[in-house]
Amino acid sequence: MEKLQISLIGVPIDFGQMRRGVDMGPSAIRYAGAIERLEAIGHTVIDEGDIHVPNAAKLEVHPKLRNLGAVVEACSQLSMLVNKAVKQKQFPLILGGDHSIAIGTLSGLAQHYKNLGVIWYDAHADMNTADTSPSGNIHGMPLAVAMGMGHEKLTSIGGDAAKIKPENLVIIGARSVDAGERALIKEKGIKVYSMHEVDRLGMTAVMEDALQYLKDRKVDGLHLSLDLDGLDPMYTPGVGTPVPGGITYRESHLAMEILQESNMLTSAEFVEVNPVLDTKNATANVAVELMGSLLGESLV
Ligand code: 6HN
Ligand code: MN
Ligand code: MN
Ligand code: MN
Repeated sequence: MEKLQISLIGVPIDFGQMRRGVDMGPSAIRYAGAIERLEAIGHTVIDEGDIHVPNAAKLEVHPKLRNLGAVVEACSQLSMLVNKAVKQKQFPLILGGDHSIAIGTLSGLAQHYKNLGVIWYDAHADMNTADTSPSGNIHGMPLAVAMGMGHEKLTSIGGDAAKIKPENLVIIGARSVDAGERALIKEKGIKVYSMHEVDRLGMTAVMEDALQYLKDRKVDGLHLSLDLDGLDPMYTPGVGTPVPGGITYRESHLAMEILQESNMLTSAEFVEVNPVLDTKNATANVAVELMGSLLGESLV
């Protein structure tokens, strides 16, 4: 297995939603031993620390986009750091923070990858806009923004062009999709493996199918955006928007191992870890264990 130079970037933000504490996600994941785990595999970790997240109250507020100014500021910084890491041939590994940070990650990746593939491992589709969102929470919007839809202050981070193509996106684990998101999935023909497909086909077939689909699209990079609420809350209780009936712990390891074997992965992010809602840092521990499988830890 190729040994990587991993650029580790923490994004301590909880302004993309309403439950405080997910800003402590990067600390919780570091505390769970992320760096040691990755170094033990043989990778080099360049720890960029955490980016500075400004006080939301001092920045622009918007009636339908909660804490807009702070999210824009944090995602702009993250976009630049991710772009810099890719330029230096490092593997960006981003620790959230709520899922609004994916706006910055995908913007940074898009500076380099013109045909980026994305695997979105999540209970949700995260494709709302201000007009379709039931909550006004930006963590439910990053995929719409990356496809070029939504508030101009969000879509213009790192340039006006769309950051990903709908046909290069695969969602895995979906089970809580809003009406507006459902319409968009249909309209754009987005590939979704909901819990129905995970149950019916099994995780091996889902992942092999998803990777073949992305290969056929000739993607020039592959990003994994893993929302810990993709797993069933019995394994990852420390998330702000838990949905029962999720992916199991073993299925998730298997998914990570198949991704590793594919040799396609070029970046990853782990988001929505909220230690305040957790017991014994369980959710961050799972995040770190999955990172191990994703980045080449062997079982024997
Ligand atoms: N996440 N679809 C809901 C909303 O408010 O737009 C939930 C979004 C959850 C977002 O977990 O990253
Ligand atoms: Mn989610
Ligand atoms: Mn999400
Ligand atoms: Mn969530």
